[in-house]
Amino acid sequence: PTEGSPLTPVATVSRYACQRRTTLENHNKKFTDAFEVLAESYEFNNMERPCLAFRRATSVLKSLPCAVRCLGATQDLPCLGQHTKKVIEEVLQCGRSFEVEELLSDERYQTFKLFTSVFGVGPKTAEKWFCRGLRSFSDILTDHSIHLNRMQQSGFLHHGDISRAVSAAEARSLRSVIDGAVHCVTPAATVALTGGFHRGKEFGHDVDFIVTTPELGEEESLLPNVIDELKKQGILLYCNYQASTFDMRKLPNHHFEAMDNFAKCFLILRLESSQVEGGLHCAEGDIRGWRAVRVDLVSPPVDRYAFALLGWTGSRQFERDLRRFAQVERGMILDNHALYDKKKKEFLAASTEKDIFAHLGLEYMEPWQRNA
Ligand code: TTP
Ligand code: MN
Ligand code: MN
Ligand code: MN
Repeated sequence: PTEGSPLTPVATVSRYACQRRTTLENHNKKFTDAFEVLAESYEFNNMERPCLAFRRATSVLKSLPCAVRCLGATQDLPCLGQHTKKVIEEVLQCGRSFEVEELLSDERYQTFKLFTSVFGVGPKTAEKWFCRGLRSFSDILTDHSIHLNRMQQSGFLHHGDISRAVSAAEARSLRSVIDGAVHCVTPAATVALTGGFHRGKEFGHDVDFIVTTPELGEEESLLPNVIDELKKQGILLYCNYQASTFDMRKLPNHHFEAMDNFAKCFLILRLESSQVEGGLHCAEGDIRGWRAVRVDLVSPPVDRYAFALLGWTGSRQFERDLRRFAQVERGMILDNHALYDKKKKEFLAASTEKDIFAHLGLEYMEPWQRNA
């Protein structure tokens, strides 16, 4: 039977990524790569809606168990509008999308892509620099009217290293570095890998960890002490520490883009080549004997651990849809700190991620199935 034939009932695909098991195996990469360029370009132009539309479409195609071979195969899929279908059709017919090709050679797109590849530079800063006529790193670094903040200065300084992907072997090595530093300052503390590597990715742009202590309140001093320890070891190249602003009486915020209020730090660490099985994933670094890597640490109070873990495991699209599902389908508000039932007017406690899925009436999904 052919795909889409009325004789072969196909399970309907949910509109929510949190109801689609999405592994890293993407059978529709040629479409999703095109969509991602379009989404990014809309993001650069501050056009949130079409950006999100392409991100949703990307996520739907990533969840499919096989490749889309004709436009008809997309007719029952959610989140695919006219524009996305036009791109699919072009890719099916010509192997590429002209709109995407045009963007890839567009000066504005290329410049935004270059500028936002710097740690500490987002679309707003890229826009400001682009409008001033700046087009290259040397344009920026030689323009003395431009003020770079500390994060951006480190971003430029370590750009060569941190723009290179981090490998799973490097992530494992960093895990023991962080484990060592955390246990040195607080023996009872726990460290868990989160983010993309927790979802089973082979490569990432950084490595994310959640650290906490079994004693409520003790997490307050945890990160500052860990940072001191990393400094003492001589491997702290950059640190942006944000103390907790968490207020447990506050209602959660369903807006995903709102950052959480836990204590966290965005770091650049020095990773020794000799500590990584098979060497560094960065040729220059291997010659030098070390490379710079981006590491994020977050330390929630232990009673919020499950919410923080669920929020930081991602993917971003999975998180967006989890919150949207909670809000629209359940009348609940979910964020990285808590889950609140609006009808019952009460907070729903959770000590594991499974508890949160259960409160939401969702089937549990393993981290490796959350690559939406
Ligand atoms: P990222 O590290 O940005 O993304 P990733 O690990 O999925 O992929 P990559 O390989 O590119 O690193 O973010 C991980 C998750 O953390 C993501 O779901 C968003 C979440 N997050 C927060 O919830 N709050 C924050 O303040 C930050 C910085 C991230
Ligand atoms: Mn990450
Ligand atoms: Mn991160
Ligand atoms: Mn809203």
